Amino acid sequence: MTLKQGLMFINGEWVESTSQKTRTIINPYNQASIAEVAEGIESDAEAAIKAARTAFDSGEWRTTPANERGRILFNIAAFIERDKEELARLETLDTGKTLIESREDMDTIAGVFQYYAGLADKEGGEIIASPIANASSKVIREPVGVCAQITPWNYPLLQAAWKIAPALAAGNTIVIKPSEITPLTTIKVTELIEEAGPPKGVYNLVLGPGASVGQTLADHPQVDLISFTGGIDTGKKLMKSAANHVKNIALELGGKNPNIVFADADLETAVDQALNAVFLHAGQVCSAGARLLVEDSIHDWFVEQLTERVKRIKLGDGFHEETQSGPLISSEHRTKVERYVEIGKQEGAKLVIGGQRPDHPDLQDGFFYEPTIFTECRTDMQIVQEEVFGPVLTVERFHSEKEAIDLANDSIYGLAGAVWTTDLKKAERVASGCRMGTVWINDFHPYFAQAPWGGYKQSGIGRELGKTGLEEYTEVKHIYQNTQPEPIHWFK
Ligand code: TXE
Repeated sequence: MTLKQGLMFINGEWVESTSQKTRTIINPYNQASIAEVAEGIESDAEAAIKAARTAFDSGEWRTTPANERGRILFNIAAFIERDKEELARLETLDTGKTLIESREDMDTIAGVFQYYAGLADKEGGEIIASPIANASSKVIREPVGVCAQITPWNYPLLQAAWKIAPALAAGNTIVIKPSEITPLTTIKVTELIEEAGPPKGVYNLVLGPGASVGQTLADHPQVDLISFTGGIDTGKKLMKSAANHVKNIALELGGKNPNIVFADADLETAVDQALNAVFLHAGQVCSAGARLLVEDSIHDWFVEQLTERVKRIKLGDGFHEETQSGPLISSEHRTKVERYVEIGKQEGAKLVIGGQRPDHPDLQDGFFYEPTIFTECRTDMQIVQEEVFGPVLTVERFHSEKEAIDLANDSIYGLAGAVWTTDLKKAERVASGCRMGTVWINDFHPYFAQAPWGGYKQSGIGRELGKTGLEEYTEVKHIYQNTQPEPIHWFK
C-alpha cells in the first residue's frame, strides 16, 4: 500500500495533526490494523478553512476558465481509472465490502469526475428579456465559496466524489472530512487530486472525529456551504450550526425505502432484486430496500422464495470471490442492529430467518450479522419506521394500489423506492404517488452521475449528481446594465 499515512492535506502540503496524534484504522472483517492515519483537531480544521478561504478569495480558481477546470477533473478521472485496483482494495480493506462492489464503486467514481469535467463549461448563463427599455440583463452562476464536505463510512469514496467533483467544476474551494473510521480512499484520492494540480489551497483534506473537527467546519463563519451525508441526528445538528451564519446546506440523511411488489410483476426477477435491494453491503446503503411491501395474494410465496435464497447468502472476507456480503462496519454499529432486532421481536414482528450473529468459526473476528427477515410488520413499528442500516428486511402486506402508495409514504423519510409490476400504467401511477427523490420501476438501486440523487422529507435537502448537483455548488447572480443611463429627476 503506497498510501500517505499519518498526514492530512492542507494548503497544498501534507501535514501531521497539530496534536501529533494518530488513529489506527481497522479492517471490519478481522479487526486487523490496516493503517495509521492523522487524527486532526479543531486547529487543523481552522487551518484548512483558512487555506480554502484564501484560495477562494484570490480568485485564481474561480476565474480559471471552466474548460480548464474540466481538464483537471478529466485528469483526476484518468488517475482514478489508472489506480482503480489499488483504490478498490483499500475500500474493501476499510469497509469490508466485497472487492467486486468496490471495483464497481471506482468505475462509478471515475464516471462522476468525467461527467462533471464535461459539464464544467456547459453552463453559459442566460440573457433575460428585461421589461426596462435600454437595459441588458443576464443571469450567471458563480461558485458558492468555501465548501465543507463531510462524508460517511458506507460508500467512503463514492460519497466524497459526489461532492468533490461538482464543487471543483463550479470553481469552489473545499475542505473535506471523511468518516474517521474509513478515511483511506479519500486520502488516496487526495494524492491523485494533488497530481492533477488544482492551485494550492483549493482542495484540503482534514481527518478526525465528527464532534470536534466536523463540528468546527460546520460552525466556522468563513465556510459558505456545508454538504453532509450521514445520519439524521447529525444532519439536524448541522442544520442548526448552519443557521448561525445562514450558510447554504445540503443534506443526505438516508432513508427507509419501500420496495413495492405487485402480484403481476415478473416475480422471479422481483425476488432476486429484493435480496439485492436490502442485503447489498450488509444493508449499509442509504437507498437499501429495507421495507418490502408485497401484494397479499403472493405474500407467502414471495417470503418463502426469499427465505430460501437468504439461506444461501455467503458471508465472508470481501477479498474472497465467493463472498456475497461482508461484515458490518463496527462493533458499535452491530450493537445498533442487534438492538433493532430485539425491538422488532418485542413489537410483535415475526422473525423468519437470521436475527443473530453467524456461528461460523471464520466469522468470529469480524462484525458479521446474519441476513434477517421479519414478517407481520406494520408501519407503526419502530423496526419499520427507523433506519436500521443493517441486513434487516421488514415485510408488510397490501391489498390495493392505493394501500401500497399510502404505506410507502407513511414514513418520515423519502429517499428512494421501487415498484414491480408488468402494468406500466400502474407503475407510473405508483411512481407519481410516491413522495421520494428517486423511484425505480422494475429495478432497484441504479444511480448514476447523470441523474439527480437526494431525498424528500427528512431524507434531506438538495440534490447531488446530475445538473442539479452542479447547481447546488453555485450562487445565482443577476447582472443588470442600463445601456443609456440618464438622470431620472425623481428628487428635484
Ligand atoms: O453517522 P454520522 P454514524 C445513518 C445510519 C447509521 C447512523 C449513524 O443509520 O446507523 O446514520 O451513523 C461526521 N459535526 N447513516 O454515527 O455520525 C462523522 O465524523 C460534523 C446514513 O456513523 O452522521 C462522519 O464523517 N460532522 C448515511 C459523518 O459525520 C459530524 C451513511 C457521518 O457520521 C458530527 C452513514 C458533528 N457533530 C450513516 N458528528 C447515509 N445517508 O447514507 C459526526 N460527524
